Amino acid sequence: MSASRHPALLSTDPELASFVAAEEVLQAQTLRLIPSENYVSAAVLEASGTVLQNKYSEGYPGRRYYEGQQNIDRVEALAIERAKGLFGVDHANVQPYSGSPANLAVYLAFAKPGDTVMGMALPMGGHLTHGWGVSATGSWFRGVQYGVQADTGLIDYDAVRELALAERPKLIFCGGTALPRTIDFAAFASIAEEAGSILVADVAHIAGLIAGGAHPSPAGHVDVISTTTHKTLRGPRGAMLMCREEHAKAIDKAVFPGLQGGPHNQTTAGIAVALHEAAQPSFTAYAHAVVANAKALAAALLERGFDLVSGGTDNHLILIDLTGKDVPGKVAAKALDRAGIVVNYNTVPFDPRKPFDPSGVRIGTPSLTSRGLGVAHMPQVADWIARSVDAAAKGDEPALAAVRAEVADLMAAFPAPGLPLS
Ligand code: DSN
Repeated sequence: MSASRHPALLSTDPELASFVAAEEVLQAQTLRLIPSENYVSAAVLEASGTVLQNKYSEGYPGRRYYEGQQNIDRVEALAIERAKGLFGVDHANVQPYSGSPANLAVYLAFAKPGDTVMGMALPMGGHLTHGWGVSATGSWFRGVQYGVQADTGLIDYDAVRELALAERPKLIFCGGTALPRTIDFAAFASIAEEAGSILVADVAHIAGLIAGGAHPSPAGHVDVISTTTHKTLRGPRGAMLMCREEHAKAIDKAVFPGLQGGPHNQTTAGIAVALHEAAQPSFTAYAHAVVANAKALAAALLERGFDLVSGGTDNHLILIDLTGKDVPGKVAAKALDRAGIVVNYNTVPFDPRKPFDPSGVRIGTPSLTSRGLGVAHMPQVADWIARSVDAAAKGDEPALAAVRAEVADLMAAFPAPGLPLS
């Protein structure tokens, strides 16, 4: 593999080209288990790197503040129609730059600074932008937070209801970044209705599973669906907001001109391609394979003595609680990285440790499934994780190097989409 597949870049800026080439090698040779990452297809990569980059197009299709939109309008309209069709929604806005701006636009659409908003606490598996203190959403708004039950690791819907009725928040967010279990959108909808709140489903992690029918859809239950496009949905880095017709104007106005300037048209094109891919039968198979792999991996980890938050998974994500292993999450994550297994350290619910040095490791199966690994490979993956965590505890670097070589061997047989053969 060499930077020569980007010849212009190589000739103009060899230093930068060498970084890109090195990243291609890293992504090809490692076992990428970060649940919010994936591999986009070559078609998505190509669409995201086009001359659409060169165009300003503030506004929306047919209503722009710049001329020369003949093609840009068609690109954005196509992405919008595909999003509406795939997710079964009245309205889609494909312009948010990423998940955090998308969520901020929802605040702008429906709340005023100081209003109460409700979401899952970050250390329980929520997202910063669901009203957590260090985020703008938690300092400009009054965030109240729900969590999971200590004994089950599951959302206690009665407690959510009690909090919502006591606080009557303007917005309720469901969804998060470290939730291994199915979200009951109907339960959240009845709570939001009782509390008089706008309900937002942040499905960034599970959008691809929803599109592929491997997780229930929030459509019809919630006011707004917020999602990034680059996780299980396997698109470029971007985001979308989808909603009922009654909220369409408020959402569009909040994204532009409320929060953003010109949309990133090259990203919109990549999103359109990803949505087209996600509408194919092969993507339905992919989404179900992601979940089957995660369940198999969870079972194999449990067999090897790992504690998993909530005891397993219903989706693409597994949260390993390493408290019983006496290896902090960060130490384990860094050892796994040296072993060619890329994860992120993560808080576990009720974590006694700090977020920058927590007790957990978060893993998931979107990327390895994109490369074609199946249920039969999951015991091997669990073995590598177990050996690496064990090696981390003992400071056994040769053991990590041995795992790294085995990982690279297997990954060489499963080429990554969008990457040249290693
Ligand atoms: N970065 C996202 C994730 O990894 O889940 C959250 O912002």
